[in-house]
Amino acid sequence: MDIRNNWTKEEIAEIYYLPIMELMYQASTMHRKYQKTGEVQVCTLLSIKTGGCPEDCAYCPQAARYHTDVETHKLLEYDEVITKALIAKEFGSTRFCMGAAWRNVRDNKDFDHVLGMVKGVADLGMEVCCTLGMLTEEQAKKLKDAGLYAYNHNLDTSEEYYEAIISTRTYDDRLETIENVNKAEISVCSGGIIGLGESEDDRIGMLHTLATLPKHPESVPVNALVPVKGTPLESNKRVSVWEMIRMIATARIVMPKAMVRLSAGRNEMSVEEQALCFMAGANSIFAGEKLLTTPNPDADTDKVMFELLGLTPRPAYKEELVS
Ligand code: SAM
Ligand code: DTB
Ligand code: SF4
Repeated sequence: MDIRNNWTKEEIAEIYYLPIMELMYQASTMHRKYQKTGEVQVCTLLSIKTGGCPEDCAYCPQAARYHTDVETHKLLEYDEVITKALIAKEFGSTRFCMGAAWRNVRDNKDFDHVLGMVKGVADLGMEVCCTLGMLTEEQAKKLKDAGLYAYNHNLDTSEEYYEAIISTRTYDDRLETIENVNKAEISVCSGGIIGLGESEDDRIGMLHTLATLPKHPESVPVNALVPVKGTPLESNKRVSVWEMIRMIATARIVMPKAMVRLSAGRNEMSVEEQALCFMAGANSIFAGEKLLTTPNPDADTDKVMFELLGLTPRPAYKEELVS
């Protein structure tokens, strides 16, 4: 039985530490069994409210307390968001993810505007995703009613290392929001970042928490830290592609049905390196020249890569199509 929620940390560590070729082979085999090989989900991000966040996430260029070059911006207007979503759709994205630099959602006019944007993007036939910080169950239900398909809320790192990175909220706060999203029957997108200064044991610990949730997240983003000037982690060394491969492959083996997303960090990777990540089980990317505030490969560069590697974009709402 491959789909398990009772993994022990030792079992996950055993997979994680396999010789890299064996790890990739096992991940690839699992990928073939549960995913359509060669098919990659293309998602586009848009920061709908940028900077000025009260949280202290040590990696984040949008935290108000760190003095970064990010230009703060209040909530975007509806028309601008829809225009951006249409452009993303034209370039082949099937999922549009709107991010806000909020600690949590509040029941105010801004939230009503976001609900309107969710409906507008859903009406374009795209899978709509949001990442807005912490949510109550009622707020999750409102988003679901507006047409929200997925919600991104990352665990970021292990429970043990969490307080070294963020002090303004707890790991349990994170898990509670994920539960609220689940209760509202919204698809859960949750993963983390490597390169924060965590140990390999922390990386395994994070994968263990994700793989032992009552239900595996439908998508698992694996981000490489993008060190941003002005943040406490500005001088962190960039992670190597082998570390990304280990994370991606282990995530693929322990959560075979999840979409594993090769997320932040692609801008620094060659096509060859990305190809290894796809071989290791990644089947989703963020496309478009910007993530939230940092650069990402542009559409033309990715088009060349898709052609070269023989990758095809995954259709929207595929799970619903097959079930
Ligand atoms: N404020 C909301 C929250 O924290 O959930 C949503 C936006 S937040 C920017 C979304 C995610 O982006 C974070 O959880 C983190 O995993 C990722 N992220 C932020 N800054 C990053 C960086 N410099 N490098 C890699 N990933 C980053
Ligand atoms: C995720 O796991 N990565 C995305 C998305 N979910 C919201 C964000 C990456 C942000 C990288 C830094 C930036 O561009 O600000
Ligand atoms: Fe705020 Fe999210 Fe950045 Fe943390 S990761 S500082 S909560 S925008």
